[in-house]
Amino acid sequence: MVKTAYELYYWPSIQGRGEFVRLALEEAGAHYLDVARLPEAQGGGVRALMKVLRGEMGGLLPFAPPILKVGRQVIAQTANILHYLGPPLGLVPAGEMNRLAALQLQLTVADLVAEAHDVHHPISVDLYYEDQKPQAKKRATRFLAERVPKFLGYFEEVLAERGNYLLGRRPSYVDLSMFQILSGLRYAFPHALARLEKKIPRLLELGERIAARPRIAAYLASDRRIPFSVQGIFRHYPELDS
Ligand SMILES: N[C@@H](CCC(=O)N[C@@H](CS)C(=O)NCC(=O)O)C(=O)O
Repeated sequence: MVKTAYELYYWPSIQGRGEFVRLALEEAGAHYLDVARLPEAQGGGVRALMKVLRGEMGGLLPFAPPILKVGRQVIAQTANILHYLGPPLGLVPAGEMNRLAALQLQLTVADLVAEAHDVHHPISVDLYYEDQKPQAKKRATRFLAERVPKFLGYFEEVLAERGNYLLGRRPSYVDLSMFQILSGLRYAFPHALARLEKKIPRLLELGERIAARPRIAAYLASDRRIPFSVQGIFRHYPELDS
């Protein structure tokens, strides 16, 4: 059990990128507050998130959530937060080369997350999905035919080289993120994923092993796990799941 008090600031109603941080904190049994999910009367809500985003809680001004506050430190960028959390949460193998290898994989996860997001927002984040549907359809077709197989094929290859987990013998924060990627893609594009499954047997097995870990299983069954929806990064629009 990790005793440090961590404060996560993220949008309160979606999994989004905050989920990669939540999964790491949950797996470690860390004590953390998901601040924006607390009532405003307890210093929570979007108002608290805005405060940290405006730089009123100190630290280098963050651009976007998720943001982690630990004492006086304010840390943004999902991969950077996980890079920071890896050692104290016991979720990265020891040694600088291993930490860099984990960061390298996590940044690749971030690239995939950005592309998954841009499928439903190919023109701009400022527009509604409904305002960019034809472009989204084209983007989804390429994403599912080329990019998802390329990304997942890469992670499958790393896993084949490394063993049970992406960085070797023990699970790291990258394995937790991979579970989230697989869950998100399966929610958003069930048909496309089903077609790809034969090519990524190791990744699928990894996802199952992560889901069965006692703290992760308890988290997934709890109301702390926000359901997938068409507000998040992974969105299920049947017309895009060709
Ligand atoms: N690269 C950043 C991206 C952060 C990001 O795009 N956050 C989203 C929510 S998942 C957001 O609120 N963005 C606001 C914006 O881009 O204006 C990370 O991985 O943390």
